[in-house]
Amino acid sequence: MKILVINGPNLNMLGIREPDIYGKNTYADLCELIRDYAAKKGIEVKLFQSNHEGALVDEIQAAYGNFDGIVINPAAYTHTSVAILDAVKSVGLPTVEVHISAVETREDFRQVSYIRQACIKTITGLGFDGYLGAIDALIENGK
Ligand code: CA2
Repeated sequence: MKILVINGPNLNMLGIREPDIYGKNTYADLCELIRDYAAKKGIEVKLFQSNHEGALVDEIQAAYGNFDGIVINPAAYTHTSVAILDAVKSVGLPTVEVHISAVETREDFRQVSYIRQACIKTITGLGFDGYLGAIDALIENGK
């Protein structure tokens, strides 16, 4: 099984500011956690991060025919991007939405998620562990 893990804008800055919301670990720590977990589960994983909406759309499109599922934290684009929603719909791959923070307890503008309707599951507020839960959900979905 091959899973693509996508992170959106500013998540490369994890651990640098706002540790009360996003924790004190870095994006490199997140990548290591996911790679170790994938190895333990015997699956292949690719990690991709971009600050650019079009680059995220390109990566989702490129997953078609090459991956069995997508884990995505679109970050701020969660709340704005019809383009990312359409990209996920266009490839038709099982997709899990992840947020490090409990978005449902935060500002009103974070209550909207465009991508959610195209996802088999949404995980919020579990920190980095949410990505591991998302991988589990895709493995379970593929059985
Ligand atoms: O909780 C999440 O994972 C979010 O997707 C993170 C996004 C935010 O816009 C979403 O509403 C919820 C923000 C990522 C920004 O990451 C930072 C990293 C370091 C310092 C400040 C922000």
